[in-house]
Amino acid sequence: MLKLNSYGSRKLILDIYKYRFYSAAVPKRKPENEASKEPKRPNESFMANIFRGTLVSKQVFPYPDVLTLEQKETTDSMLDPFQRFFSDVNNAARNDDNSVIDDNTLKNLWELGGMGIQVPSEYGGLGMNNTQYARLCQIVGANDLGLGITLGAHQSIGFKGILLYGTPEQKAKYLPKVASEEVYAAFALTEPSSGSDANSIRSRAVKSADNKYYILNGSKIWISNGGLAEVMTVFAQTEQIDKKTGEKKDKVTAFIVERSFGGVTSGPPEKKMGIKASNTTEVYFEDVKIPIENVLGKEGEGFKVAVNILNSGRFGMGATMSGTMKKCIEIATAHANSRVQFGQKIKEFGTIQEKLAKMNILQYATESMAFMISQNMDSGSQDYHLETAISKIYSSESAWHVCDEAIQILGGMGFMKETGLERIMRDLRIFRIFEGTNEVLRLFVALSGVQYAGNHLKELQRALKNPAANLGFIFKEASRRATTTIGLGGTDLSTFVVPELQESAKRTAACIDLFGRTTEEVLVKYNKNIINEQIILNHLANAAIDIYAMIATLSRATRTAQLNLPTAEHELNLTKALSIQATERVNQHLRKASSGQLQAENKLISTLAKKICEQDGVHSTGVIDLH
Ligand code: MYA
Repeated sequence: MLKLNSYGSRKLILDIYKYRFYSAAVPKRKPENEASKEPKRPNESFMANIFRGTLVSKQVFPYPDVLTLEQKETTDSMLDPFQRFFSDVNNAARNDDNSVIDDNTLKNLWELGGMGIQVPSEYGGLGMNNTQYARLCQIVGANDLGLGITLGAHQSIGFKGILLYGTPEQKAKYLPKVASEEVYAAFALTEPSSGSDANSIRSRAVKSADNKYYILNGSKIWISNGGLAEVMTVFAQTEQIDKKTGEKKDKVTAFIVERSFGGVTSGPPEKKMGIKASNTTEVYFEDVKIPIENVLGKEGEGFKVAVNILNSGRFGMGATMSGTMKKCIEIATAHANSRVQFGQKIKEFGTIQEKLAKMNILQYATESMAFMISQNMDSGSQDYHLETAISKIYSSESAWHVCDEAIQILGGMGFMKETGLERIMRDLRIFRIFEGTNEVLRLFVALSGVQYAGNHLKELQRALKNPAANLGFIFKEASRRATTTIGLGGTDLSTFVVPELQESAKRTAACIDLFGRTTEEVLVKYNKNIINEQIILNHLANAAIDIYAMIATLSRATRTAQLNLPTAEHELNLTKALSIQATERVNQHLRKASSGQLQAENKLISTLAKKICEQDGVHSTGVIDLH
C-alpha cells in the first residue's frame, strides 16, 4: 500500500477542495443522510458504490447461496412437475396461434400451484422465496413466454404489492384468492399519456367526505391480464395535504381494486406482435367505489409502491430470459452438430463457434446476475434497485441477440415456424420495452449512481469545512484517490477469486477504478447539467452493466471451481472470455463518456435528429431526386 508523505497529503487535500461545486450537482433529490431523520444505513449495493470508485463486496463475493437443504429439495420437487406441465399439457405454439391459453391448461397451472409460487403457504401458496421462484421462471422462459406473462403479470407485479405492502387484513383477504382460488391479478399503472413517466398518471381518486372510501375515475392501457383480472393493483392521483405547509398537492396512491366493486370494465384483447397467448387490454374505471381499507401502502406514497414492486419483480425477468436463451442455444447446437455444408459439420466453422460461444457467455452472465440478485434479496438486502434494473436490461438484450443468432445458425430453417424460434423472437421483442424501457432504466442506473457519487463528494466537502474533526475520513479519501489515480493500489479482487481467474479479476478491478474516476470527471465537467447529457449517461450505464456481468461471473465461476463441480472448467472459460470482451467495451464506453470529442459528436447527432423530426422523416433525397 502506498504511504503518503505530508506534501502528498496536503496536495491531495487541496485537490479535493476543488470539488466544492459538487454541492450544486444533481439537484432535485434530497442529499442522502442530510434531509431525512432516518438513521444512516450504509448502502450495500455493489453497483451504487462503484460509481464512487469504491468496492463494497458483501453482495457479490462470495457468490450467495441462501437456500437451505429443505428449500433445495422443495425446489427440486417442483422442477419436474413444472417441466411435465410444459411438455404434456401446455402447447406454446397452439397458445400463440389461438392468441389465448385454453381453460384446461390454465386450470392445470393453478392446480400445480404455479400462480401462487411466492405466496406463503398459510395463504395457500407454495411459499417459495425469490431464488426458488427464479428456478421455476427459467422453466417457463424455456417453454412459453406468452404463458409466462400471464403467470408473471399475476404474481411478479399483479399482487406483489399485497405481499410487499399489504396489511395483515389485506393479505388474509386477497392472498388465498390469488394464490389458489383462480382469481387473476393485474398491475395497472400505464396510461395513454403516461408510460415511462410513471409519476404523471391522470387517473384520479377522490376521498369521500366521511373518509370511508375513494371514488376512482380514469383509464389504463396495455394491462397484462387486464381482461382476466378480478383483483388489480391500481395507481391514481389523490389530493394530499402537506402536513407542514397545509398546501394541497396531487400525489399517487396505490389501491387494491376488485372488479366486483362495479365500474371496472376492460377493452377487447389487443392484437400484438408476440406474447399473443397473454391477455392485454385497456381497463376503464368509472366511479369505482374503493373502501379506504384498500389503500395499499400509505396514501400519497403510491409512486414508491409502484417502483418498488417493479424493482422487486425485475430479477424474475432475468431468470426467465436465461431459460429462454438456454432453449435457443439448445436448438442452435442441435443444428450445428448435424448440419453439413462444404463437406463439414457447420460446428467446425469458426464463424459458428464464435456465435455459440458468445451466446453461452451471454446466457451465463444473465443467469449469474439473476441468481446473485435473487439470493441477495432473499438474505434481506434492501439495496438491489440498480442491480435489478441492470439485470432487466442485460437479460432482455442478450436474449434478443441469442435468439437472433440461433435463427442465423439455422439459416432458412430458423425462419420457418416449426423450429419455434420465430415465435420466441416475436415474444422476446416486448421484453426490452415493458417493465421499464431499457432506455429509461439505463438513465435510472446512471443518474442514481451519479447522484450517489455526488452526495459522497458533498459529504467530503462538508468534512473539509472542518478538517480537524474529520481527518480520518479526509485522509482515507485522499489516499484512495492517490493510489487509484497513479495506478497503484486501487481495487483488489485477487483474494476473492480462484487462481485461474486472477487475470480476469485484475481486468475487472481496473475497469472498476476507471469507472469511478470517469464518473467523478464527468460530474466535475458537467456539474448539475449531467442530467441533460443522456448520451454520456448511456455510456456510463453501459460500462456499469458490463462490470456487473464481469463481477457476477467471476464470483459464480469461482464458487463452481471451489466446489470442484463438473462444469468448472467451462464456467472458468466463459468467465475469462467475458472479461476480455467486456473490458474492451467498458474502456470504449468510458473513453466516450469522458472525451471532449464526444461533445461534437453529440451535437451532430442532436442536429440530425432535429432535422429528421422537422421533416417528419428522412431528409437525404438530394441527388437521387435530380433526374
Ligand atoms: S408495468 C409499467 C412499467 N413502467 C415502468 O417501469 C415505468 C418506468 N418509469 C420509472 O420507473 C420512473 O418513472 C423513473 C423515475 C425511473 C423514470 N426504485 O424524480 P424521480 C425514487 C426506487 O427520478 P421520475 C409493465 O410494463 C427516487 O429516488 N426508487 O422520478 C408491465 C425519488 O425518491 P426521493 C425510485 O423522474 C409489463 C422518487 O422516486 C425508483 O418521476 C408486464 C422520484 O424520483 C426506483 N426504481 O421517474 C410484465 N425510481 O424523492 C409482466 C424513482 O426520495 C411481468 N425512485 O429522492 C413479466 C415478468 C417476467 C416473467 C416472469 C414469469 C415467469
